[in-house]
Amino acid sequence: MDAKKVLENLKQRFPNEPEYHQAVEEVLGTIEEEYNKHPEFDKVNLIERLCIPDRVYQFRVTWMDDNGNIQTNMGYRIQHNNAIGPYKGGIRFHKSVNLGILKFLAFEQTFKNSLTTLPMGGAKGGSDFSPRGKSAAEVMRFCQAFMLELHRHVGPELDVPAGDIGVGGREVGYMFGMYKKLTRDFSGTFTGKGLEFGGSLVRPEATGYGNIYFLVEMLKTRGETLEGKKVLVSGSGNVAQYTAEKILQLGGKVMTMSDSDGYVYDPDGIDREKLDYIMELKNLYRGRIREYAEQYPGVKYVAGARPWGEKADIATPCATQNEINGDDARKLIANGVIAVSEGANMPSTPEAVKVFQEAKILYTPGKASNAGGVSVSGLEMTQNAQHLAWSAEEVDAKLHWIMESIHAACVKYGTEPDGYINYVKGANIAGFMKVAKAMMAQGIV
Ligand code: NDP
Ligand code: 2IT
Repeated sequence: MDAKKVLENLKQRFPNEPEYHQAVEEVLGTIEEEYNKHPEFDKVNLIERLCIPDRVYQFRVTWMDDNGNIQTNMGYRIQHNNAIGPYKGGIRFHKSVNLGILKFLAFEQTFKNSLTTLPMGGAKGGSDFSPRGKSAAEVMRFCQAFMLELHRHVGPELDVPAGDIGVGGREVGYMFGMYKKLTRDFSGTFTGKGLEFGGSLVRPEATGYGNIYFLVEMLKTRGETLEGKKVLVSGSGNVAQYTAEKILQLGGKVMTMSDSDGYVYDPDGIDREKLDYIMELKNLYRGRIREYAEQYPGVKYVAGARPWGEKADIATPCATQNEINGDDARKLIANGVIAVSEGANMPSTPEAVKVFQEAKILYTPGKASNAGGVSVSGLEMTQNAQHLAWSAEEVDAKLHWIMESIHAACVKYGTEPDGYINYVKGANIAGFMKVAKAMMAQGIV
């Protein structure tokens, strides 16, 4: 393949999907050489069959708000690739959601799921519905309306959704309830379910914990540990909270957290008690991070900004895509950051990635470091299939092992002649080869 030509062709056929183009460009650029060592791949145009989703569902979601007004949103499910297992991936509810963003996420998910060692294909879904400011009753009605369409396209061996931005335990519960009502089928069709109805222990913590397990593996390659390190965390949702929790458990210092309105910088560090406050603020009251600065004296709140200008040793973006640009990356490097571990999906722009790699710092793409969430989702599927529930220790040990093996795969495929580990290249090639071999074995479908 000629990566540039493949990309140009996709851009022409699918215009106005910049995030999808960005994700594809990053992968193609790093797998091209390996791909071209296998002429059998190109003979069957494997690359286009891998880049273009198997199937895309788009539908209108109609629901009634608390004032009796009828609202419409768009709903989507992208079933990207099921060569190595059932379609699997989260659902995002955010006002920015559109087809291109979900296509980028489903594409990335395919490589990420391949890296987990578990048999899961790639998918993503969501809606431009914004849960912000909505009552619980409105969220429930929306989830039910969404499932009226989606229930036809998912199932435990077909496509298994879970959470993502704007979708946590509450929303999964509402969607699962409606799925069950419509299909009369109690099965592991969602992951991230409540513990009482088939959810797995450690699933809420898994993405954040896995992110830090991966970071620790990266630090080891340079003889470093987390102990005493100052860490910039962005976001204050599921991934950010459990990323912060694990940093604290391992002796690191959490300096910042953020939401879409701004960030807080705590010179004393966000300790366990303060993190509990954030968890309650965000999960129970659905409040704003600004309130943290009002609660604790000496804390700086910066509205409309991201935390990357603050001084620290490590950064872990855990909010959303393209939240670190080239200038932010240069600031991080100038401030002496030695590692960037992505909790979010594609939080660094291509320019930022280039800056990190040129500075030869430890940098890992989300598809490797945030794979812990979907990994424990895979373990939840296994527990559901067995009609069993494993202990927290057992799930956590498996999560730890999976993150170590993803790290090992990145080292195997991403180590450059000078010894620098290019985690982007390593993750992309390792993720790609498994899917490619499965596709080859299954013929032209
Ligand atoms: P949550 O909805 O729990 O939290 C999202 C956080 O990011 C919130 O603090 C939110 O602020 C902030 N945020 C969202 N959108 C933006 C934006 N456009 N600009 C600035 N801040 C924003 O989501 P998660 O924690 O689950 O997801 C965070 C990231 O991690 C996403 O990239 C997701 O795809 C990725 N991820 C999630 C996994 C999971 O298991 N949940 C697994 C792997 C990756 P506000 O409250 O203001 O909206
Ligand atoms: O981006 C992701 O990996 C997720 N949102 C989790 C998906 C899942 O199926 O658990």
